[in-house]
Amino acid sequence: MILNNSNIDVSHIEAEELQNKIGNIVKIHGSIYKIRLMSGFAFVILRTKRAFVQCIYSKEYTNIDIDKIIENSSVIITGYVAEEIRSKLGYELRINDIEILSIPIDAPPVVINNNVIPASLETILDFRPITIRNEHERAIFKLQEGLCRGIREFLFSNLFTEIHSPKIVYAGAEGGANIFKLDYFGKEAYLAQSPQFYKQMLVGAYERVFEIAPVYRAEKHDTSRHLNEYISVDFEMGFIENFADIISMETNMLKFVIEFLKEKYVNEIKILKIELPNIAEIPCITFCDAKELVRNTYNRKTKDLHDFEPEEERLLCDIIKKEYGSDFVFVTHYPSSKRPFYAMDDNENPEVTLSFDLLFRGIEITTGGQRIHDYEKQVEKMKRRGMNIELFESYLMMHKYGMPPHGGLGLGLERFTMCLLNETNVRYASMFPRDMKRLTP
Ligand code: AMO
Repeated sequence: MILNNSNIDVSHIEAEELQNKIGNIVKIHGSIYKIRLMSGFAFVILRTKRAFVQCIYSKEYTNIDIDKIIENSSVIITGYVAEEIRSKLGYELRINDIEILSIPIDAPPVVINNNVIPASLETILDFRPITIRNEHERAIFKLQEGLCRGIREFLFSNLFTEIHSPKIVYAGAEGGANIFKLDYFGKEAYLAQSPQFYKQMLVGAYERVFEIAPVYRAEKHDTSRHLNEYISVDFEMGFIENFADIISMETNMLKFVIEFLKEKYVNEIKILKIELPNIAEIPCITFCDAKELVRNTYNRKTKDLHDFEPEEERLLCDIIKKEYGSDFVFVTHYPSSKRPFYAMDDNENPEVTLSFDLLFRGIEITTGGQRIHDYEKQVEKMKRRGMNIELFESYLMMHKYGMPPHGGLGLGLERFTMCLLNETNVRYASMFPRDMKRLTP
């Protein structure tokens, strides 16, 4: 039946409210995602804020010509919401009228309306402004939003304060050569490798702080796990007894976040076909024991005694998964020589630090640990490392004027997302990745 709605007061609603409007005529807006011509009718899929709504075009319901409906145009559709159990959402919208707000001048250069885009990662990234419209791609970053929301909610409920630290800084916090230099009105400045100094300082004021923000690493190699700009989820907390407090806070945070996703991101989890990990207790192993375990299990020679090779991290995770059924493992007590100057050394063995990494499905996603809070000890360690104390005067101010025992961690958001997706390249989890070869879009 063709409805004449000219004298019907049709309410313009959000597409996400449609399930409550079955049996009604409504107006919704969105973009035409896909048109599938069938015999005698067509499926018109409308992309809205959160959903992909199945609309039905049929001469039975409308006088509009199907040629007027074009993929990627922005429209307002008036139609009847009918229950339809065969549709993904349990209902469909029978198109009665369409108001066209804009029409594209061309068809997209890549197919963006298949379940998964049939193109290489490079192509997906080259055409990101439009490939992000794909149902699967869009779901990745919606899920990533869920991670951040869950993390925020958990940290707020644990009395953390959200902070925003500067990204143009006077010194690198993490050491190493991977720092971007910047001409700052004639002075040398840097892009922040992490919010490390600032989150520590702010522990002095708020006791518990966190930040979710971009950080910069001038990694000069092109790997599947490194970006030159990534989102770092950092938290820092005061009055800790030892670094086990940080481990326990992170474990609880991860448990909360996974439950949060299961509750609020059901649709994205379905689209992405992912299995979220079950987190009970996360096993802990010291760096030394972990090295030995991998060496003995796989009869493998250790090349670097002070750090993990990526392959060793993968193998360790395989062992832990088999032995304990856990997708995660904390590796503790990393060698002092491989940790930054702010890491607290273990009193019982100053060769190692009171620090940890968290590995997830084969890859390091977090580094954390206890920091030095005592002024003399911090200065002494910096001197041992040949650092210029004067340059760090503003950092050391907090130590000089009193700091509680504290520690924290940094979690790479893209790496975490990548591992949740079971992807092998961190670029899949970055909307607009920055790497050595990529500055656009
Ligand atoms: P770290 O340098 O180990 O520690 O970084 C913390 C976490 O950030 C992620 N990450 C990266 N992700 C993508 N591309 C990169 N180039 C990259 N580099 C690191 C990883 C890593 O575990 N200040 C300390 C944290 C702390 O102790 O609080 C820090 O930044 O997931």
